[in-house]
Amino acid sequence: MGLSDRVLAGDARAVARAISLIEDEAASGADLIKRIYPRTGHAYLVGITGPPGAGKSTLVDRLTGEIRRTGPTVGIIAVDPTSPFTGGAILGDRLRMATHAADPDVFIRSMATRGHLGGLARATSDVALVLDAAGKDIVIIETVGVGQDEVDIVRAADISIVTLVPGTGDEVQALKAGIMEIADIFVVNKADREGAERLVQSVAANLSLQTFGTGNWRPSILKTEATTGKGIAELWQEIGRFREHAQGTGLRRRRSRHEFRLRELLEHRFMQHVERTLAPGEFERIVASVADREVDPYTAASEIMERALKP
Ligand SMILES: Nc1nc2c(ncn2[C@@H]2O[C@H](COP(=O)(O)OP(=O)(O)OP(=O)(O)O)[C@@H](O)[C@H]2O)c(=O)[nH]1
Ligand SMILES: [Mg+2]
Repeated sequence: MGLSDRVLAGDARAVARAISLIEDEAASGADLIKRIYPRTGHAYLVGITGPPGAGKSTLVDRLTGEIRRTGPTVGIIAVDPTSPFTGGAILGDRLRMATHAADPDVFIRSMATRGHLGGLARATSDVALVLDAAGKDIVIIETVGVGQDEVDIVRAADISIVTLVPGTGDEVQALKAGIMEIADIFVVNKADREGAERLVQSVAANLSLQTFGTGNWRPSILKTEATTGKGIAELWQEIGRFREHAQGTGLRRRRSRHEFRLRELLEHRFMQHVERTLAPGEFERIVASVADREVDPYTAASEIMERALKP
């Protein structure tokens, strides 16, 4: 059996191998996606983001327990875009999620940037496809919320959950990162801490400044204590409520997600093609001449386009 067949059969070792190919941006990774793609589209993608240490992994672990209790199988992708040296963090995630190590219906994978910054959102989407093809019903993507890369990652999900923690000024940070706008559900975790209710109120106040058209989903705000599991069952219910609500609009969202991916992939491919077309170091020289005002960026772009598109 080939790798794609073994992935489709749900073989965990094949899934791990497939994910490594994607992480390495191997051509065989793209090949694999081509093979499995017709068999995907079944999994529901849950994105969870928030500031470092908000308790995301603990929350994912608890949520996974709750999901498994109700039946569905789970795939977890823990993405760490912040550091290329994530050995420690990854080990931490593994330990925190060790609860499910013996459950064959839970697959956990940590992903780091491996030095290259771009393309992480693309890789994450592809890994989600692999887990989808392997038969996981729910795929949870955990990522630290700090910048555009993470917003893109969460945008790739069917539902976006933003976690905040009381007493850390997180809400201000979340606003800055533009993460506020992508939340379908806000989770105020560490609700055992002082100031949880105040944080709920301030997020609510912020939401009240926005207008939501009739029939549109208004983000909900839940309190959780990931360490004890308090509020987790409610969170899973709320995810279900959103999923039901989004039946109609969810289609639109999936469409725009596919459009986003296709555009992003085309941009990536076109730039790769440009870099192959130009001589080594030439792109850098053009950049320098734009910087030195020898050529304007529009002219430079037109010239590059013309050369790249020449048959
Ligand atoms: N008091 C309290 N502590 C919590 C709660 N949830 C998580 N923690 C603790 O917060 C710390 C960080 O938890 P993690 O789950 O690693 O947080 P994270 O957001 O995944 O962290 P990174 O992935 O490193 O950004 C751990 O020591 C948890 O035990 C909670 O509800 N209450
Ligand atoms: Mg974590």
